Amino acid sequence: MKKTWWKESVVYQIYPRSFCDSNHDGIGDLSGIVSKLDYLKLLGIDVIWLCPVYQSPNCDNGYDISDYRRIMKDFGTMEDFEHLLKEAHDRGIRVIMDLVVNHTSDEHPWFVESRKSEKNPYHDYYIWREGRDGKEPTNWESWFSGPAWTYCKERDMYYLHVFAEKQPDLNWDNPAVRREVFDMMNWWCDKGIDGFRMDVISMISKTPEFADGVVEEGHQYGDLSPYVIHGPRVHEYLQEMNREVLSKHDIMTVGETAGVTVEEAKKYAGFDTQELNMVFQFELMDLDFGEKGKWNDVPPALIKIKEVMSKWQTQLYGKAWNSLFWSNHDQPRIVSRFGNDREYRVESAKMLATCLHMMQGTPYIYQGEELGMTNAYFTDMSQYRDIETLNAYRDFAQTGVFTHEHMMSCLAYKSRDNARTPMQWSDAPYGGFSDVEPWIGVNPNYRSINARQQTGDPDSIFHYYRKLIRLRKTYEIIVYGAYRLLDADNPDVYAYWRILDEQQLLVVCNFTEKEITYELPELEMAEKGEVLISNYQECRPKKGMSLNPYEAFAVLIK
Ligand code: TEU
Ligand code: CA
Repeated sequence: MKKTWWKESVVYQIYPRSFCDSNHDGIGDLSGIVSKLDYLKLLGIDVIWLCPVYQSPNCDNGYDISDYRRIMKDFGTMEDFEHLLKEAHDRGIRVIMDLVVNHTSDEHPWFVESRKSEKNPYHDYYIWREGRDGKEPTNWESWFSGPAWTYCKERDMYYLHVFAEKQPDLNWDNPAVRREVFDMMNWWCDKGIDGFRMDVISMISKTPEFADGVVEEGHQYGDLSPYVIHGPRVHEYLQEMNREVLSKHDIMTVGETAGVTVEEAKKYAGFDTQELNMVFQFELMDLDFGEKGKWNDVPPALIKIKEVMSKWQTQLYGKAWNSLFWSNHDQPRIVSRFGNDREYRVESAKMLATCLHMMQGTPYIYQGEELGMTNAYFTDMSQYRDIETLNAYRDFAQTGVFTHEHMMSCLAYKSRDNARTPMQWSDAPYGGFSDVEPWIGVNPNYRSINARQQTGDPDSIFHYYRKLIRLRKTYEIIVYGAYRLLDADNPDVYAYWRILDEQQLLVVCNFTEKEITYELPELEMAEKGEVLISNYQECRPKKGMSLNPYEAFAVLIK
């Protein structure tokens, strides 16, 4: 397998609004990030993925861009951005940008023009359709609830928005749109950035024929996914992007590909397809969907987690590259979701980290994950800020599909705001994130869960992540080894091999709060091995050993 820097890197995702506020307005900003680069250097990460920092009216916290070549005022200026880039590079840290080009803001000048008339030069930059008997062109539901079409009086037509009304979808079938996007990307690459994370890039090509979608239980509108995901020209467009932009720079790319299957991933991120370096898959994150889709409050069974992760580990091997993530700004906190954020918070956070970071692929750490930050557990709707959450409450609780109590429980488990509470730097007021009240509430547990405490404690989750990152840089088997699942039917323990040439790495993770007597035959081999990492002090692998609650370890056998 060809060796490249992005295969050997660990990425740290920053949600700028919630990372660090340097100018006392309660909103994180670029200078705040600069002030924390030494912390990231200490952690040992190689790449920062910066969520959108472009000019935006913020209907979806920057995922609604009104100018791709300007920095959002809340975050600073272009000089601040260039300063951040330089300071990061001086520390050997690369920076990749979020690229949001499935849609723009409705305040983007292209859309302001496009909506004026059918004769406007920008009329075809977006997806416009005639209404059907005074109603929407199709029954599609937006991913943020409500109809995916909005009527525009000036043109007497509807425009498509897969997401919020203020996020109209660009028309990628128009070559002028592609030209604009590629020019803009080259412009950022020329500034010296190191790559892109591409927002919902699996949706840029729509099917030519639009028809009504299936209306699922509890929903008022139909499912648009079959018409917008992996459309007929998506690979053609990405290959064009690769020719026009990506291949001209030494950068890394990761596509956020909602709805991606292993087969599709081999096209998006195949070693020989000339599209992207890797994709984010959501099969794992969607395991705890319920009968009515995303809004649910029950974690998935470990067997299912093992099945999905193993499928990606084995089926992409040698063909395409994996990304590895437990969390991001759209997902709840992993320790609250698949771990135990109460009596075993530290143990389970380390176990989850071990399980993921010993796998094959490029790992992503979402800010605060390295501290074991937990869900927010908001109890009142007034505490939530996220447009998806607010719309979902309107459409599920206010219409009576869910009771208020059940909806609040689903949000406490799943809302995106769980990941968006301010980063907990210290036990100072507002967790040291800001010295004024932040735009979204700080989790009160900042007094005990914070970076200052953990950087000073060698047994902390922070130092455990540090060690995992170091191991990846020391042992090639962690980056390039093959993967084999063990004990697939065990409902409590996740055990797997990594294999490279003569070496084997055995990883064992207890996903429960029970003490378990573990009989895995492979543990006999492990007796002679070297324990690389473990989340309990004493760890002597052997057959019939007892696994402590949430115990995890990795043993290298040469
Ligand atoms: O997310 C796209 C996406 O797949 C989400 O709708 C996801 O299903 C949802 O957030 C899960 O709750 C990307 C960005 O990551 C997200 O923050 C944006 O809101 C969205 O695109 C629109 O740009
Ligand atoms: Ca600020």
